[in-house]
Amino acid sequence: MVDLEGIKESLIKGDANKVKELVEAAVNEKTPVGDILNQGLIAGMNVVGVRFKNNEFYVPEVLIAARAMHAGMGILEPLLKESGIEPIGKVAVGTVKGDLHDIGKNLVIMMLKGGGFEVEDLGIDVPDEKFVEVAKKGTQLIGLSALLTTTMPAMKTAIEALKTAGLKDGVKVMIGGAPITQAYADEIGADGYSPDAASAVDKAKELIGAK
Ligand code: B1M
Repeated sequence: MVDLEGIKESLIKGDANKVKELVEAAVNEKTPVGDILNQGLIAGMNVVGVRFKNNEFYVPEVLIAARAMHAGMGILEPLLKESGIEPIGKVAVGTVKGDLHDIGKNLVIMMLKGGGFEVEDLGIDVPDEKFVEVAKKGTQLIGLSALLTTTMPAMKTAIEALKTAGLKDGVKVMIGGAPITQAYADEIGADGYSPDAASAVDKAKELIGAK
């Protein structure tokens, strides 16, 4: 029997092997890919997000759940492409120039994927030109992460580069990272700020008008 609840619970527990096994079984039993994604993986990741927000889960638990999400997504991604299920939005996320911290960025990416977004991981130490390039490709939202006070200004120059290229009106920019505040987002003209990975999903949905 298809066990979508089992996928959800195993993901919350971070049991990657069990998630993989149950997702494979569900696929073999011809369960619609969208059901496995929404009622299994995304449902589990939503719970992880809420627990993280409420300080019931900490970074290690989220990373372990993210690894389990990866295990399930690895099986579903090719099938999703074939089945034509549309992601709720296209997002690109990177750590800004000069900054090599990526743990928070990776968490944000996993939560966004868990929330149904298609996410391009731009990596770390990302130059402004790269953000301009993805904006040209039709990305709806660019996420910038910075962990150092010395790299915060790179968020401003990334936004300025988008403006100079005439692309800022067509793309939203969300920023985050330990030293970042809403006041800083306002100061540099970012469209949104999110304090943590779980809220980043809600903010991204709000910014691109997705449900
Ligand atoms: Co660095 N480091 N580090 N470091 N490091 C900090 C950030 C620091 C606060 C430590 C300290 O001094 N207390 C300090 C910054 C001080 C400052 O700027 N005021 C610091 C420093 C100084 C440095 C170096 C300069 C050290 C040196 O070489 N002298 C150097 C800089 C390298 C560089 O980037 N150019 C450096 C290097 C490193 C390591 C490579 C060793 C390693 C990074 C490994 C990696 O990322 N792969 C590292 C680490 C691990 C840290 C600490 C210990 C942990 C950061 C972390 O991963 N936190 C950190 C101290 C600390 O925070 N306690 C520190 C966990 C992570 C889940 O949280 O990234 O905040 P965070 O992400 C959160 C939110 O901020 C938010 O969601 C996440 C989950 O909720 N969020 C977003 C993040 N991005 C978002 C984007 C969004 C939305 C939300 O939208 C797009």
